[in-house]
Amino acid sequence: MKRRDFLKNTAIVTAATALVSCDIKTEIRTGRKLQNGSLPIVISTWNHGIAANKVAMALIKNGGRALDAVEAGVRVPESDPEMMSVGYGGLPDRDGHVTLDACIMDETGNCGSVSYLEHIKNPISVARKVMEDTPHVMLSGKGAYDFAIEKGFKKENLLTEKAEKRWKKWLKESKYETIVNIENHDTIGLLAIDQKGDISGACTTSGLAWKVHGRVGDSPIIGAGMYVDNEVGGAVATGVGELVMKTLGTFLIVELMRQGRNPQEACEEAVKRIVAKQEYKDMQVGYLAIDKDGNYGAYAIHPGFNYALHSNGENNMHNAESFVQKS
Ligand code: SD4
Repeated sequence: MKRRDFLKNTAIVTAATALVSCDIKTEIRTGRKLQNGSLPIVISTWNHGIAANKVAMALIKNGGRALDAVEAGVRVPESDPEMMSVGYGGLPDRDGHVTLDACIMDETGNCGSVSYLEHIKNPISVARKVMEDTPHVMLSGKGAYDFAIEKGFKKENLLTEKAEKRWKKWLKESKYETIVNIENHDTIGLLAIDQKGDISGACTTSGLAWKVHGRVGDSPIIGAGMYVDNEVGGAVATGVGELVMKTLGTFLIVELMRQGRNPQEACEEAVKRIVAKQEYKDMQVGYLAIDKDGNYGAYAIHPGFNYALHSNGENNMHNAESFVQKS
C-alpha cells in the first residue's frame, strides 16, 4: 500500500472511531439518544401549543423571523377566553385580579418582559415593546400598564364570567394548594427556529391561580421561564414557578447544552436539580428545549406534561417523560 493511501485509510478509520466513541459517550452519560427534529422547528407547552405552533410555523414558512413567529404564536392562547391560565380569561389571584407575566427573547440576545400586568390582553406584545422601545428589560405592575397604554394597547376587563365563577367557588374554602397538572397547566412557552436558523422564544401566563396578590412567577424572568442563545438553543418552563426560579432552570438547560449535553439530557438534569433540594410532591415543573440543529428534549417532575412539536411538516402532541414514574 502506498504511503498516501495508508494515511488516507488511517484517517477514515480514526474519524469513524471518533464518531462511534462520541455516540457511546452520549449513551453512557444518561442513556439518552438524540431526538431529531428538522429545521425549521416550533415547539411549545401543553395542548394549546398545537394552535400556537400552527400560526408560528405559517409565519416562518412565509420567510418570517422567529421573533415574529413566537409572538404571533403565543398571542393565540393569550387572546382565547377559554384558556384559563394565559392572558384574557386567565384565573385570577386570591383577590380576584387577573395579573399577567410574559417575556420574549430574540436571536441577538435582546429580551423584554412584563410582570404583574393588569387589564392588557396580550402581555407578550407589551414585553416586545419593552425590548424594542426602551433601554430596559422588565416593566412591572402599574408602570407596565401605563407603558402599554402609552404604546396604544387597550384597557380591557380580563376576568371572564367563567373565571369569576371559578374564583367565587374557590373563595368559599379559600384553600391555597398546588395540584399537579390541574391548577397550573396552561402557561405557554414556545420556541422557534426560522429558515435562517435563528432562534427566539416567548413565555406568557396568568400564573398560578389564587396566588397572593402581587406574586410574580418564573414566566417573565429571563433565564427562569425562558432563555435562548442563538449559538446554542433555547428552553422554556411551565409549572410551579417558584421551583424554576430557585434553580434558574432554562438558563441552566442552555448552559448544559453549550457544554455538550443534548436537549433531553439537559432537561433531565434541570429537573434533577429541583428534586435534589426542593419539596416537589404536589408540584409539577415541565421543561422543553431545542438545540440549533433542531434536536429537542422534554422532561417533567411528574407524569402528565405534554407538548406540541411542529417539525418535519407535522404538528403533533407528545407526552414528556418524568422523574416520578406513573403509579
Ligand atoms: C407560574 N410557571 O406563574 C407559571 C405557571 C405555569 O403552567 O407555568 N403554569 O408559576
